[in-house]
Amino acid sequence: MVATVITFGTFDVLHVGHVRVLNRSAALGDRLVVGVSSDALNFSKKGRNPVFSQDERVEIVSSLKVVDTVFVEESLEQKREYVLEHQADILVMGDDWTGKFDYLSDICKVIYLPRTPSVYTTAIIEHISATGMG
Ligand code: C2G
Repeated sequence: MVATVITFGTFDVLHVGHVRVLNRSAALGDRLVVGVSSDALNFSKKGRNPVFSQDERVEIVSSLKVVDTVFVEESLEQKREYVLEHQADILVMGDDWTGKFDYLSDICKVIYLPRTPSVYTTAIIEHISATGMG
């Protein structure tokens, strides 16, 4: 039986923390499905637009060799539908979301992976602005 893993994220300004969580998610199964947050969902969560548009973020994440399928995540509340639609056996999230998706454990295994410390998209953007590289 093929084990399908699903994970979600904005994946804006792709960095090593993103790559590690995707690699580690892929290693838990045979097929990795990634829900990339829409621009609208990102704005509603963070109050700003991502640096890269959802189409660009989908293209970037799709190009990674450990990623098999990418779709746009329109709403945090649709997780159950997404898990069922993609027939995911395992849902993986970073541990900043610990406990938040345990309610889905009736349909899939829910795993939280530790985040890579000290790497944040916001900090990268601030660093680029501060050093005048932007
Ligand atoms: N991540 C990580 N280490 C970091 C930064 C991020 O492991 N230093 C992980 C996050 O825990 C998450 C994934 O990388 O699992 C994507 O991170 P974000 O793009 O920040 O995703 P987020 O905005 O939290 O969106 O439905 C849930 C949302 O779509 C998650």
